[in-house]
Amino acid sequence: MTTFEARLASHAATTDAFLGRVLDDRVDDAGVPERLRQAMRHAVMAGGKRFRPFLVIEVSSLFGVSTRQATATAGALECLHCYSLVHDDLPAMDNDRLRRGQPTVWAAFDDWTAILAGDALLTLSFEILSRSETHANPTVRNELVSALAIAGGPVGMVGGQALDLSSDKLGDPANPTLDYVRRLQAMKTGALIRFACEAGALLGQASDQERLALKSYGAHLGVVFQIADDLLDATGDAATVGKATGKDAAAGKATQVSLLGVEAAKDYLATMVQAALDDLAPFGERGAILAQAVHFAAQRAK
Ligand code: GRG
Repeated sequence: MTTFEARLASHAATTDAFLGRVLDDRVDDAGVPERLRQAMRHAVMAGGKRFRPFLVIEVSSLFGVSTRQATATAGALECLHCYSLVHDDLPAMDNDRLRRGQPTVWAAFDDWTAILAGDALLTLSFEILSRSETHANPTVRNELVSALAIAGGPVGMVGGQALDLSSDKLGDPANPTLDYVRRLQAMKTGALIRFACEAGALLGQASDQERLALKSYGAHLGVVFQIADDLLDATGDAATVGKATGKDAAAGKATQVSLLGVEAAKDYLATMVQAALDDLAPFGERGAILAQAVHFAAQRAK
């Protein structure tokens, strides 16, 4: 196991323990209906790389914030990410039955349960951010709430999903350009990855300059992550990837891979890898693990 893999696994375990505790508390305290509780647990605890939590924790550590202190923010972001996957998999959206190698929430339960489980995870993420354990300073908590709302909302992930579905389902636009695809991907996938990096800078009360460098790193890393995802869909197999593959081509969906071709998409991926690495220059050796994260995102097999 590389240093990076060990750190990713360790932060995933920390995040899982935190999320397990949050789900347990919510059930005991508030008498959450059993079916909803099970669906939320299925959505959150069914594997997942926990890559966004990793970024929150590692960026925070650049500024001396401990893993323990960063974990609540990491967990809040993961809740919101899991909600997005649950809703994205619904028949009305991407209509997927396999996620993280398991049945999707709507396939294991039903549509209404999946919608409500997603809603509950979305609201839970903001509840977590508002807790004093997330950060002692209420101004920092407020910044986190605001930044996550922006990243997850209409100018971020939800907007990107709307652009994606508009093209897929309404044929508007019928032939998305590379610019259109890049803009929607920066919103749909990039915004949460940018938030993960920004959140670490907020928790660590980094300088404006450091914050800008990390946002730029997050933006480039988001592109890397998305192109790798498109390449996995084009060239990976479902058993390894843990979700259906070949879907984009079958649906005639415009992606950077379909518009550029596999080789040119790989070239652009390499350019974005370098851009993300360049963003880390101000942090010198302290940024080494975040540099490894870029290579991981580019080369991942699932
Ligand atoms: C429903 C508002 C709404 C948004 C959905 C998440 C999303 C937006 C769409 C998923 C479609 C997709 C495949 C996007 C590509 C990048 C991505 C988000 C992949 C899944 O994230 P990973 O690889 O998943 O981090 P794990 O399972 O490891 O957490």
